[in-house]
Amino acid sequence: MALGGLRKLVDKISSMVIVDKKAVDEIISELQRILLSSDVDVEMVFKLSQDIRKEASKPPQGITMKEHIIKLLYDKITDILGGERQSINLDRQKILLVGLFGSGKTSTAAKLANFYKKRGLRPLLAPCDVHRPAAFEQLKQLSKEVGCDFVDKKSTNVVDILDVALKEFPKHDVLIVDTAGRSALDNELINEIKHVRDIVKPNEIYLVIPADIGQSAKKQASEFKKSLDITGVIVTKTDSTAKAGGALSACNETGAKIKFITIGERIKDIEIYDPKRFVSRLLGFGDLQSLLEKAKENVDEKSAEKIMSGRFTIDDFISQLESVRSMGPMEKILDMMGLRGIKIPKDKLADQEKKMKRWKYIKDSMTKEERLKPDMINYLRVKRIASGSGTSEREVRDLIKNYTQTKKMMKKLKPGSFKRGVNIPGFGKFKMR
Ligand SMILES: Nc1nc2c(ncn2[C@@H]2O[C@H](COP(=O)(O)OP(=O)(O)O)[C@@H](O)[C@H]2O)c(=O)[nH]1
Ligand SMILES: [Mg+2]
Repeated sequence: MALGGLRKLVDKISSMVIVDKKAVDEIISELQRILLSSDVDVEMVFKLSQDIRKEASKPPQGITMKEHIIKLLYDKITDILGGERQSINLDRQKILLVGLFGSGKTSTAAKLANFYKKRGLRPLLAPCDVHRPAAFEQLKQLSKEVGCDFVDKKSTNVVDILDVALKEFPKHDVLIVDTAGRSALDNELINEIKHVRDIVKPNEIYLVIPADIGQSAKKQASEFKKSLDITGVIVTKTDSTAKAGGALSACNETGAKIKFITIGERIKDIEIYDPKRFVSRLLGFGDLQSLLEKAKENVDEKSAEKIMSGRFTIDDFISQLESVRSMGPMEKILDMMGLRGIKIPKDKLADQEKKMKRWKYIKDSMTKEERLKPDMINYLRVKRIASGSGTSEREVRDLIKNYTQTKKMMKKLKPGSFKRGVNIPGFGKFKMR
């Protein structure tokens, strides 16, 4: 998939030492190449580039330029691919699938049946493609695979089939009606679908669109939307084409709601379309969004800034270590900082957890003055703090040593200094791989 290039781009950004204007230009032209090769509309790409360029110039306080630009990419791409996830009907319902030849209606019918079955609903598949002789057998075979009921009525008249289907529906939860396609949306097809629609009275009419038509999906989605009251779109074959970005962004542009995507030929290869999740995966971050959101909640930005500047107190130090810790795996945070490939041994992480607890006790036993000016903590004070906090003098000295080292390191820190390795307070020194 052409959008697959996004992952490389994010890796590239992560490994950049400085993200300056020149780097931003480079990032944008690479992004343009990726989106255009995925058949995203040129104007859309142009507008997105402009937006990123404009917003890149003003990163919000407290986050690094790198984070800012990755988040921008993430947000903008998510926007053109659909933004917020659409709600999915999980109630008792009747679904009508419409679309052109070969768009994936019949296989999607089976995938949907499987999807609902997995959620505890009883699906019923109805074969209403009366034009293709093989369509009946195809759906019958698929329903066996799913292990769901099938309307076993062969006829050239949809009325006969739907008659049986609606009689059987009370014993089921989800009726899924497969229909015939055409090579284009002509009046004949519209009338035929309307005929079926009036008999079935479906809760959902899903238009099935193959991703391989790229941005032509726009014309198709808007035509179907105009002639029939489609309630959503299912984009198929997103796994087997480089044009998925074009198809998804084009559908989204028409205002049609993309509900599901299919991602392969097996019956389980269907998923609720969630643009955020989709883009996270493309960017190779798994849960970038939740991580960034968590980071926003947890990181004490003020103390982070102070630490980066080398002017900080024991309070800032502990609070920063705490916030970093509560964010979860340290490695992810390092990834976010562009320090990819650093592996922290598990036992070190566990040690750190214990240490943090003890350090907090130590901090609480310090006077306010001591916390602000740790330099004043002499031998006698160490003794007092240790006994007050129920820790050892060695632990008190360890905390002060870590604090002092971090302070020194931060003062010396220049762009590029992460290249050779990094000393993570409380974790020790790590070499870049
Ligand atoms: N790789 C892949 N192939 C798919 C997907 N969905 C459908 N297909 C294939 O597309 C072809 C046409 O599908 P079909 O359901 O018969 O389309 P219909 O004419 O609209 O009923 C079949 O060979 C399917 O296996 C998908 O998500 N991924
Ligand atoms: Mg079919």
